[in-house]
This record gives sequence, C-alpha cells and structure tokens, in this order.
Amino acid sequence: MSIEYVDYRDRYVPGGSAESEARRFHDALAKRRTVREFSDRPVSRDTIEWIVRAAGTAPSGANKQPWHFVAVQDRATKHAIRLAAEKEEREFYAHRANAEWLADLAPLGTDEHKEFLDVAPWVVVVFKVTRGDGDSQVYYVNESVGIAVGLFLAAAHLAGLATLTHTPSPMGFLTELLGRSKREKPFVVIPVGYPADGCRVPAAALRKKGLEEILTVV
Ligand code: IYR
Repeated sequence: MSIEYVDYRDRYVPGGSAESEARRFHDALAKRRTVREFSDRPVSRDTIEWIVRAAGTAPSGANKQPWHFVAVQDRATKHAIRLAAEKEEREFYAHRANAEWLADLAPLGTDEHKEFLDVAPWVVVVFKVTRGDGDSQVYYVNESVGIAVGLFLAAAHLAGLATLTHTPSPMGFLTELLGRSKREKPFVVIPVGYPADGCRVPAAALRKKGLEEILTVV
C-alpha cells in the first residue's frame, strides 16, 4: 500500500529562535510539580478534552495510537477507584514493597491513603491498547503510550493544572471497574485539577539531576 504525501504547510513556526523557545518551554515545564493534594475546584470537560487531544497528537508505532483515556468525573466511580486502589496500596506498603523501595518512597511521604482520588475533579485513567481493531497488531506500545502521557502532563501543566502520575500496583481492577476490554491494560492513573490551597510538595522530590548527569554529547 503506498502512502499519500501532502505538503507540510502547517509546520509550527515559533516567534523566537529555536534556542530561546526551547528555553522558554523548559522554564515553564520546570515549574511543574507532582502534587498529591488537590482542590475540588471544577475543571471543565472541554479543558480535559483539549488535554487529551494534545496527548493524542503523540507519535506512535506505525501510527496505531495504542492508547485510550477514560476521564472520570462521576463521584461514585472516583470513590470506587479510590477504595480499590487503597486496597492494593495497603498490600503494597505492608507486604509487596521491599525495604529499598519503601526507603526510596520515604522522602515523598506517600502511603496507602489516596484521598486525591475523591477530591480531584477528574481522574483520568490511561489504558494501553495491546491489540488493535479486528485484533490487529500494535507496536512499541509502552513507548507510544509513555510519550502520549508525557504530552498529557505537559498540556495540563501549561493549562495551569496540577497532575499526579499515580500507579496503584497492581491496577488490573481498573479494567473491570471501567468496563474496558481485556485487550486494554491500565497504564497509569492521572488525577487532574488545581492544587489545594496551601498544597506543599516534598523538597526532596524537586532536585533534578544536572545536565552533565543526563546528557552526553559525542
Ligand atoms: N503505587 C504506590 C507507591 C508509589 C511508588 C512509586 I515508584 C512512587 O514514585 C510513588 C508511590 C502509591 O501510589 O502510593
């Protein structure tokens, strides 16, 4: 099957130089903080739709777009997710996590209580699609969905909203709770909303590696 090509007429051309625009984007992204305390201030469905559209622009293996976003605003459904997540987390903190993992989490102050799943106006559950329409193949699913989630977090942040990348483990309960096909696997849970008044973030989590640690130029 041959591919039809069209002119790339709508290429994004920023106002400034590549360097100044890259720096501006960095400066905005560097203000992002993962938060665990949300306000119940509403966020419109249109806002969530634009954020998901932004995520949906992500590149993916053979453009299969192997993701599905379930945006939960229904209180009872959010609460059911909370109860099920807390059940898994109780096991995680009491038995499943080993000592090193618990020590790594200690500076973040996380525990089995997941109040944010009730409070945040939206809880977006991202599924990875492991088989496409008609049981067709999909490719590089984790890479593709990971990129889409990155764009989601950036889009929410640039809209002035806070997110939490939450990974209850295991999170298979979400498939049944949200009535998704077995071909979809829960990937991550993202509460979205405004940070609570007086929301604090752990200082230890703010220290990012320096460029010399994350970049090698040859
Ligand atoms: N899923 C648990 C534990 C947890 C694990 C990692 I790695 C984190 O960066 C944060 C938490 C929880 O959500 O509490």
